[in-house]
Amino acid sequence: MILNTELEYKGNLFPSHIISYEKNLDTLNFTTENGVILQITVQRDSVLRFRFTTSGIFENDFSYAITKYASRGYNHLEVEEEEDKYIIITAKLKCHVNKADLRTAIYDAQTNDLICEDELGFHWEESYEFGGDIVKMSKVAQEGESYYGLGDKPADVNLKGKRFENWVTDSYAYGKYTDPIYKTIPFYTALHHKKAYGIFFDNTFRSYFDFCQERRNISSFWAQGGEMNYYFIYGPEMSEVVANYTDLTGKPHQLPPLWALGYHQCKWSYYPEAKVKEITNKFRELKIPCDAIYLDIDYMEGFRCFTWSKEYFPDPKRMVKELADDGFKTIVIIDPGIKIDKEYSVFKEGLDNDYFCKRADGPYMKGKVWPGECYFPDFTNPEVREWWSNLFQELIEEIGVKGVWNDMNEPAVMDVPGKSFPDDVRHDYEGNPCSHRKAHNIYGMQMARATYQGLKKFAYPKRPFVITRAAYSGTQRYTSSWTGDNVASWEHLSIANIQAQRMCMSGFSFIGSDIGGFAEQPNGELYARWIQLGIFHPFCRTHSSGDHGDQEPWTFGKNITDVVRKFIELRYELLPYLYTAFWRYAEEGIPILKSLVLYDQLDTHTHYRSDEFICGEKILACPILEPNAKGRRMYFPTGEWYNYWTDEIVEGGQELWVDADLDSMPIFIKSGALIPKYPVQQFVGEKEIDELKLDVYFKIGKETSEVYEDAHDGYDYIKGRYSLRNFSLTGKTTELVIQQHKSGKYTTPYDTFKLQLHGLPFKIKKVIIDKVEYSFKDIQLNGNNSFIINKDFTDLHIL
Ligand code: MIG
Repeated sequence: MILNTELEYKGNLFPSHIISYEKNLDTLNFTTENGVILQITVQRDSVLRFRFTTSGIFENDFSYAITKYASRGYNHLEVEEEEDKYIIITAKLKCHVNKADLRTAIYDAQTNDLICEDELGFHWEESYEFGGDIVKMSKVAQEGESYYGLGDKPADVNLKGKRFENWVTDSYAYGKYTDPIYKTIPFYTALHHKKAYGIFFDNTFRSYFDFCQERRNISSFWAQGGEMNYYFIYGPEMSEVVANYTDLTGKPHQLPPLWALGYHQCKWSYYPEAKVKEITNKFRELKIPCDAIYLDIDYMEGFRCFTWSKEYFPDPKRMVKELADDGFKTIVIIDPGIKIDKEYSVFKEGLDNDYFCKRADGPYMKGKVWPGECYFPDFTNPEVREWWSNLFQELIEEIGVKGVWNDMNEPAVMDVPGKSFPDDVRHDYEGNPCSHRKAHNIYGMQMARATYQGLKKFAYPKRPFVITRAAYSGTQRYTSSWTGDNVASWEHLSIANIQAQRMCMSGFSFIGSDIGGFAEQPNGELYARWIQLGIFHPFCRTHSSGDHGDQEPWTFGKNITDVVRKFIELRYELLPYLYTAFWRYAEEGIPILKSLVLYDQLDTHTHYRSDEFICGEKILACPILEPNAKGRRMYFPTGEWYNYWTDEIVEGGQELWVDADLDSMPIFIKSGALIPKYPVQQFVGEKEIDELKLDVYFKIGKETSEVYEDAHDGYDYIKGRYSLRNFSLTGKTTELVIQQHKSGKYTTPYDTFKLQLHGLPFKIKKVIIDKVEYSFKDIQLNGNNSFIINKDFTDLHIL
């Protein structure tokens, strides 16, 4: 296996000089004397696609990653020819293509700043073993350049100085820097001289990225087959780069049901039914909010997917209904391995219809997983996906299961060297037959997609909920995900924080970790600190393997239970805030969690920060990552921040100590923000929301906030039945003005807001609501800076 790029390997081949050039609408082809073709497609003014072929023929243009909804079109395109180069000019970019060797350099069209420049540019080795090429690209690292993204890599937020491999891998108890692990997201954002661009290398073969590790001034990426096929995405804002990448590879096809943003409880394994009930009852008894309960592999009959153990779950429909009546959504695991068993209908159907993967010479791909020897559906065949999706009918429509958890879909196989399919396994790949070398990284994605199709169909008119372990770019369209088999250690708490941030920066925001750690057992302190972090992750679930004892909110004694309850309650209060952040992500591709560098790339202090992050638009959080801590130092990005617990104000741009005993955590609210809150509920929908609380954080100057709501499930919101409130706040020394602009056709169930004002620098005398004046004494609530106001107000003056 060739790991290094050009330096040590002498067999590299390079394009020679351009002999012809042609332009066809948005696509330019440059052909060299030795038969290399570079094709540049102008997707958008700020997005260019580069493809190279060394054989004179491009592959059939098919990608699992790119969504059909990706934006296309540009405002400007012109090509100039100079003696030594062509220059492609769009409204945002100038791309030089060197006539001598196809090397490119990309500039900001307005400022002429150099953004990204090839070093050797495209080069390749012939792959004598497999045919085709090992395709390579190298770029000059600019001064001070740093790198972010690549999905779930358990490394630091900034990837500079490291090399990574992309090969979806089951990684039980991985550690910091273990590579590769479960996901392949070959996309990074680079930042230098205050400007950011991104590279999405859409190649599903085993691939590598080197960020100045092999050579200090060079970044490079390469793959063991396929085409050099990548998208260059210009910002200059990092958030624009990520949003444009998410536009290319897709946003979630619908919002999650609100309950999916609630708290989830999982364990390998809760069984039998009595145990499940014991757990769910305990949540209600202790008044710890919880919306979802998971059944791991032991619910099945001999690990056969789509069956139920008669002994442990004799009447699943009744049980699921009873759980639902108590507010619990039942989520079950489904693995890809189908037990070889002639009496088992799923196996028989798969066999009869020729749906299972085969080895190159014809035998089935046989591998051992939980059920024993299995065959595996070829999810890269659309007909197989359709079949698979229909297998969910009984589970969802009949039994009432609300979500499905796809595990082991790397695919993980126990007895085969490499713990996955061998390279020669054949796949349909949407009618582009290929080996597992090409399909491996997208296998789990296609399984999750097929599962999603089933849920979408049979949960209708409710929204589907799926969670997957393996993923490739674009999987975020179908499903949520978790970070796999982590460990109950303090280091892993920090890894979970970083992974969630980096997944969000890689277009995949619906992410969380196994809270408390999957392997081994946390102590109460670690568990509480992990819950504190977890309530800010888009997906919030405790999960652990059975072998090391219990891991429920009440496992660690009353003190810890109280802390855990307090933070889960906070998550439930913040549901409208989190839902709004999700909506924004689903609309615009803006990550739900923002590493500080994404929040303020102009501040170089943020470039190497990993602990602090912004959740949504207004909340700055920083987990406590050490035992026995009474607080910690943390960095405050630009702006002015209210301590959530004390209302004390901190100026951004400095590092400071923050107190945070075990029952607390550093949480700050951006000044000028309006934070919407629901009352604490034991599960989503327990209560009719009869009032929306708005916490208003005073600021001198202007700030806007938004609150998105809808029916919390179903698809009416797509037809316009949503409620979007835009608030604009303007604070002056003796006056606070809040204006509301409302859109959408959904009528929220409550009539009033309860306003709670924080940090007001003056004593309120009167309030003018839509031109009607009230004395504050008359509307004030319990002596506080708090009052109730009709939800339809448009213009509020507080004086
Ligand atoms: O081989 O289903 O990551 O969450 O509990 C282990 C049992 C299989 C791995 C998953 C984990 C799950 C476990 N699974």
